[in-house]
Amino acid sequence: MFYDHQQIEKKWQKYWEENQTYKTSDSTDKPKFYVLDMFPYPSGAGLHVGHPLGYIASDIYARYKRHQGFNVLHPVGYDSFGLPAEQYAIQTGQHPAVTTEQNITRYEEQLRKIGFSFDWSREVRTSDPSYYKWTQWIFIELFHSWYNKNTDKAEPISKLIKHFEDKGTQDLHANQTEELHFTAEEWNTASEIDKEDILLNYRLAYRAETTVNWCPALGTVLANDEVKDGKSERGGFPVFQKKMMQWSMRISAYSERLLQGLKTLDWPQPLKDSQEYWIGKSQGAQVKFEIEGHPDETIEVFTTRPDTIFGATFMVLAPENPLVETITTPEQKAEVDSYIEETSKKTERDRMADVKNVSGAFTGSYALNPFSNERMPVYISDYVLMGYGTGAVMAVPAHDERDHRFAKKFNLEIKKVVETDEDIQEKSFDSKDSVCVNSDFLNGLKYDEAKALIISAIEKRGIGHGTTNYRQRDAIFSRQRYWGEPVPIYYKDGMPYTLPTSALPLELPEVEKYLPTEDGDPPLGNAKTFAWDEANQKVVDTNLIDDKTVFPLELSTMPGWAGSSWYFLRYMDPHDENVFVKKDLADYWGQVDLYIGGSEHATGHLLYSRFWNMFLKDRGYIDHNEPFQKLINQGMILGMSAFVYRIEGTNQYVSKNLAKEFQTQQIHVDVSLLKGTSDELDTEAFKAWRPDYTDAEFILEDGKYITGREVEKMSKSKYNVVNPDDICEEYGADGLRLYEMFLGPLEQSKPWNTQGLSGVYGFLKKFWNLYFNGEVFEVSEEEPTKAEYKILHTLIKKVVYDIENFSFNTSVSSFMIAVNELQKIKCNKRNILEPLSVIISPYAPHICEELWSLLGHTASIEFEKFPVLNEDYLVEDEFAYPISINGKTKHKLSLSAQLSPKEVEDLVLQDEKVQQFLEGKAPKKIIVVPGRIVNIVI
Ligand code: ANZ
Repeated sequence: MFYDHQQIEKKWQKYWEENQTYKTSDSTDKPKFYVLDMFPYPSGAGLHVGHPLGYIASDIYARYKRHQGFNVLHPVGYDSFGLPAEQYAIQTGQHPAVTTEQNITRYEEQLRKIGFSFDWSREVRTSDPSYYKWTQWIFIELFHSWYNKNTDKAEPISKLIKHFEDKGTQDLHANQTEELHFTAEEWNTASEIDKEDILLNYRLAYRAETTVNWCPALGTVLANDEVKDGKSERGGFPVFQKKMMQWSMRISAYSERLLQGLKTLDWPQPLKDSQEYWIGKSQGAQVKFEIEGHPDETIEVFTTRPDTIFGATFMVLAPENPLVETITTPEQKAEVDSYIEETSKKTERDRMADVKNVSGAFTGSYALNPFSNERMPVYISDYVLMGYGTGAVMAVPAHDERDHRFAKKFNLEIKKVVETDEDIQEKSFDSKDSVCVNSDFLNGLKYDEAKALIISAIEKRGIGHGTTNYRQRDAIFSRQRYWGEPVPIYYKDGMPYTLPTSALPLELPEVEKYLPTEDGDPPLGNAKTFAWDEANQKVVDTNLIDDKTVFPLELSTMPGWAGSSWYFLRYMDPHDENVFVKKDLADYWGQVDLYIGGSEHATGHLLYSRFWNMFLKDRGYIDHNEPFQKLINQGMILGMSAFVYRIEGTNQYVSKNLAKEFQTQQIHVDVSLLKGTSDELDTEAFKAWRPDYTDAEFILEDGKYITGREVEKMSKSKYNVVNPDDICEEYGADGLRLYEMFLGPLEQSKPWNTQGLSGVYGFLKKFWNLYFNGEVFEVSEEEPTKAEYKILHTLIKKVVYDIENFSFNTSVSSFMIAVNELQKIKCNKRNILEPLSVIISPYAPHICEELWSLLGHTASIEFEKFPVLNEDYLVEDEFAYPISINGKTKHKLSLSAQLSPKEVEDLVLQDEKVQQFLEGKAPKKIIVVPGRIVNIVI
């Protein structure tokens, strides 16, 4: 029977939609299971076959869990604010909302074609005002919260105010920007503005002066990874380090909890490692050093190796350290100033990455080593970062590589300290050229002991204390861009105030152009109606701003990560207008049980959403500390790029194997210009591809133009993308789904190779035909044989194991083996073929639904119980053959009853015991009576 995948797939996609098969109920007795994909950014290019890889895997798992009786939440949505739509708007004037809408429509069409079991009714879009209303609400909650270290959680700011009113800062342990000290009296008599200013020091969403990568040409701040070698990645414009007032999120308050929480998660180790590294906990001490000639100042350093203080021979300050101005001597000023100017062009990342080129300048001042009493020259260098620790280090060149390089370059003293701990000695840096110093009271101690002892000595002298530092910084939360969530803040007397939540959503205003204003304000500065009327509680005409009753609104928008930091919660209750998620639904759905997505989100999205989730838990809105219990990173699908070879300076293209003879340039060509699945270029199609190639001439080999092929990341810019729509058309969504899984282990990257598709398609046809006799659907009601059951139960065992271990590729090969075996023995029994269709349905749902309905069922196959393994069928029918040698039974050997006499004979002769009896002699005769006895004559 002809397997008409197109007709079948259309039919079932329509059925699922009409019957709302995958709509998830919130009230059932079934246990819940939450399977989530990292939602896509809907780009203009549409999906390529790399995108659905993770979605297919999660869809299989979701379907499998439904078969197992779980109430499965498997939603989809769009991360729909972002730069590409905005760039397109700048170029074309097209409103980003319009392009976003078009792109979403296209994505949805493509996703629906692949037959995902998403509950489409729960779709969310981060750019939709009904969604970002709640992103803004969370921002307001963060603004009105602080982190109490005594209770180790976020609390309402009203509690902090109460504390100030009663005790000032006494007994306060809070996460803060700057350490403040004041009395209750001082607080109570302070002006409102001063109070607000103080509170910003504690709020979890706060405004502060932050060093940012400022790109004047683009009129915006850039993220570190948007800057390459001091230039903007896009456009190559110069980027400067600039201090700007920015909104930030106090994620640093959660560093320890984010670190500890990792232990409870079932995540890939490399992912945990990168979060751990990012958080960067280090334990050490903060120590103050006196400065000669500056009795009122000290240099405070953070060190993880206080035990090496005897070997500290100079100090290095970050060029931005405020002390630099005070302590630089007039003679050194010019040199120091020019060095500061030079470093301001480098991003922090460049500074950290550049370990080879040490540079710096001498301030002319000296500090005193409190333990060795030696004079230590004070330098500045860009390897010391202002934002970490205290922005100053005691340099121990014998034990720290960067310090060592610096010492070599500036000809400074290198002193080694005696270390007993082997671990540390191994790490100890090259010190051939160093003097050894002994610190009597540290000698002979283990590393930990030495560290503890020196810290207590430091504390006793009152020059410092033990401390823990985290590398993770607070996250900048504002962008000078249009296509993002407006920040629900207005300014009165220079202080930020939140809008009342009743005014949310604060909608993104219309603007005439999407670029910064002439005054350098962000694009929202172009809006005509974007001011806050405090008395009437509404957004009004910008011209009405009088700073008395009508105030300016915040003009920057939220970063890309705002909306994605809580979307998993919104899916639980997507249409609620009164709350971001009802508590009982948040309790019912709880954590995401399985989250699948790309490893590029290791430290961004996955840290931010853990942080927001912890915050919402602290404030009592949800119950779980961690949002994503199990996480899998799918690998990348790589594309097979194709290249032509242009003879330099001409419009002549030479076929691959002749290219060596010429000076050529290798140029990407679109893989759709190849003939079929071969490497041969369709030269006419190539000429028609782009105007530059219209007059192309070709040097062929054997009458053909053969392209070069290379495996690269699949990407539109490399012209190697494969559109899943084309595959669905030709091989069906079921073919695409099976094939994507068949390509290899989910977590690995693997090249896309269209040639394998026909094999998978052949399997589907074979599977289909098991249920047909010629053109007629025909299954027999006869009881299957043991051998047939064995094939089925071997498959059940394998597939259950595979799915539970996320080994989807191996399941597909088991399907192929089982179907081949059943076909060989011409099995068409209902008791085999019914369960078979259920087992295969998570992978290939359309064909299985069709077969299920042909089998006479009227409900969807989706909720059918997954077949249960019966181990009895797997037990081999064995027979214990008596082995008789020269007429005497000497031994028994268990062998499968299905073996042929020749197979029995071979196995008997290979048996160790039998070989002992034979004592190396060749038997004269062997008689096998199948299922009875083996007689050997020697
Ligand atoms: C003396 C010393 C001796 C150090 C030694 C290391 C090894 P982690 O582990 O990343 O926390 N440091 C401190 N503040 C710095 C800053 N703002 N910029 C650059 N480097 C800074 O690193 C802590 C170590 O990095 C500190 O311990 C300090 O150097 C340096 F054998 O102090 B150490």
